Amino acid sequence: MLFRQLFDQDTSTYTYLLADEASRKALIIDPVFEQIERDSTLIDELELDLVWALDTHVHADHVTALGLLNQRFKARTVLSERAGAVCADRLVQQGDRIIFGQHELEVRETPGHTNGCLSYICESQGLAFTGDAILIRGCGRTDFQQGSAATLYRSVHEQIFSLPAETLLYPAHDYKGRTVSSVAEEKRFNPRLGQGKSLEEFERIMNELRLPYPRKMDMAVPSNCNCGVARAEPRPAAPLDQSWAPITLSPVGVPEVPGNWLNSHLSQVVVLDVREPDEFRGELGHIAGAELFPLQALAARAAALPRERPVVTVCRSGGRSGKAALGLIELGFPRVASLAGGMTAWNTQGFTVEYGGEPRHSSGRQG
Ligand SMILES: N[C@@H](CCC(=O)N[C@@H](CS)C(=O)NCC(=O)O)C(=O)O
Ligand SMILES: [Fe+2]
Repeated sequence: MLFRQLFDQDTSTYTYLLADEASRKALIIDPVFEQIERDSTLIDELELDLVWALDTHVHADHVTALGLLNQRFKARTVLSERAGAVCADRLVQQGDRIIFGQHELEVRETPGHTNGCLSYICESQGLAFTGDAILIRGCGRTDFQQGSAATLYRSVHEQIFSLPAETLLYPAHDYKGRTVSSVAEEKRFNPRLGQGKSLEEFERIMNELRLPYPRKMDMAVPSNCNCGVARAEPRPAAPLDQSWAPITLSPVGVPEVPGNWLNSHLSQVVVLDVREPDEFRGELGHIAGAELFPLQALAARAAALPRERPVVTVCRSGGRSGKAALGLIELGFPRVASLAGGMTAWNTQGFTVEYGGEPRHSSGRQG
């Protein structure tokens, strides 16, 4: 496998270019907006076919080049479905695989620095691209962007420290010139998480960091929620039409309805489940009467949908359904909203789900 580690000096960000040498299919992880010429030149010189552009999370310190690489190479952009951004072509979750030629990356969810943090694992080569979940002798801060030290502690232990000890760790940043570490090394020497540090010790360390906010944060976060580019045609602002439901707008402008409203209005709306068929039949179940309409097929099949009734889109946690809702609004559907928190929240709230046709209460039922 071809592997290049690139560095942006201004923000101490690492970008990784991986490729299958036979087919030339390539992907890039955490590209930086200002480095588009450097990275495009390298991709052209190496005669690569850039098929994916991935971010490990919605970065707060630099603007991503995802959108630019999509425009230049038609690379499909990838973010977590929990990132709260709907710009990416593919919104991924735990266990998904990103294939480039003969190689693949496994997606692991490693929230804590942000909700939508991912680590990408290349098992065959023993590599893990950890974003800001774990840094060399450090970790991502947990004081903004939904940060949570307890969540990060769990992510690192369950998803990263559980990898084979010799796995090489490639982070999104290093501020001291180091380039790579390993699971064994961080378990021994990471001052925040190594040597079996307890959750309480970790939380205390993270609470006492008191770091200044990243310089570019106010500009970078909104821009990254749009993959770092202005849309060619500005999206019409989603109408905040509360005449049919108690709609709220998410931070990226997705109209959402809460589960309790949907539960008591099921007969009045069309419920579109935009997950994949195996998820529809999987452990989270689906809402009675929901139609399976995977996101990829939505644009092609939307014409057949009735417009008289409001449409509520549903997925696992609200990422893909938000994208679907905005897509339907662009297609002219007048009353559309996404189920806030998706099937995960629906289950936690204890509403009825169907598994393969049999309605029953979910195991997460509370009270
Ligand atoms: N000084 C940097 C901010 C660096 C920063 O906050 N980096 C984040 C990653 S986005 C972090 O988690 N740093 C962890 C640390 O420094 O311990 C800037 O202004 O951009
Ligand atoms: Fe970050």
